Amino acid sequence: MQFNVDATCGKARACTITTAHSTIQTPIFMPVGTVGSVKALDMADMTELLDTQIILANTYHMYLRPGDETVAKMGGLHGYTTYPNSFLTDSGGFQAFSLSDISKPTESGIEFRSHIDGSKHFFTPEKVIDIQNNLNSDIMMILDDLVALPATQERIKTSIQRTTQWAQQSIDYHRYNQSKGIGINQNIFAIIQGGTDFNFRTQSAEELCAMDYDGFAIGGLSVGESNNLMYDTVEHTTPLMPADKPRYLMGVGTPEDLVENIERGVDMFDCVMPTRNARNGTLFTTFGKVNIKGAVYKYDAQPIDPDCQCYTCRRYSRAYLHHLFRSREITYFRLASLHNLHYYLWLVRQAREAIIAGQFIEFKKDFYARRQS
Ligand code: PRF
Ligand code: ZN
Repeated sequence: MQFNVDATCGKARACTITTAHSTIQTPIFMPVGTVGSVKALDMADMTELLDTQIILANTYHMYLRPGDETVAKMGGLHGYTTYPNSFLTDSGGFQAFSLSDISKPTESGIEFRSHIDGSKHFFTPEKVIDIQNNLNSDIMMILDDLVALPATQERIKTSIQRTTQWAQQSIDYHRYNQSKGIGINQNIFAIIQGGTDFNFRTQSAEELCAMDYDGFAIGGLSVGESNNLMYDTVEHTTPLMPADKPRYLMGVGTPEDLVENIERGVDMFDCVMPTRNARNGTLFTTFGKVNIKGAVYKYDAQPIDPDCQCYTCRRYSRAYLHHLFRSREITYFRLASLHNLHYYLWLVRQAREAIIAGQFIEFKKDFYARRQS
């Protein structure tokens, strides 16, 4: 992977990441394609209507169904899904933690039960790399041990110790695999943990950033703590991360979260929010959130956001989308998801342009000034 910092503005960065499959300009938002599909959309939507350069898929889900070996036989994620640009795959640690009825982290890995059929499985640091090798994602994430907040000091301490131990095993395993020709075009990122405790964050960042990773993520946030605590923790952590490698804040967040964390030096984001909220009737705009269910939209001939150039806004009115939502028409889900993802991708592109122009502060002021909700 090639990485270049194109411009900085304060701590905010505009970078270019080049993988074997695409060139990614940051700050970037990665749409979530959990099972190898961004819900309600198809890969032509992703490339032609949204022009995405990277999407996220989940190791946990692809392993359980259809199985990573099936995906490997069908040409990896790229061949199987036809998406030609980059994939990042999460490791499964977070999904085992959040989706499985029973998930038991131990010293050697995470035991969990499938949310599909209740069958028992065990993820180790090496196992999730084997799976991600089969998926052939461009960026693999290590198995990490995360904790629900609030947590005891003891539990957070165990989490960072385990994550460091697993990170050492993961990088050794991946570099050894590569020496044998496995995963040579794949990159691997470590995940900093430590809850909202600055000392633990420092320790985790120092231990992980000393290892030969291609990039680093901040995990364990947006799990119930306040916004300000999240922002402060990110602000504490980014200066501890190498300037010459990508920084990824996992599972974040709202449009405000993106702007605030870009300001604090984060390059990459992912979140189910734009797609999930679209399906629930919440649409993002430059002036705040629109709940398309509202009766006020029944005769509203305007597009969702008059400033939006997405496929949906170029063609359809709020009135029609309001009707489609209330009728639970399948096409609503696609049109709303297209708009919300377009908004997120537009927002990070605007941020990039502002960073390059040396006007991030003005961009942020304007972002807040335009919002009414
Ligand atoms: N670890 C992993 N995936 C994640 C997270 C994490 O901490 C988060 C936290 N917001 C989202 N997704 N592996
Ligand atoms: Zn739109």
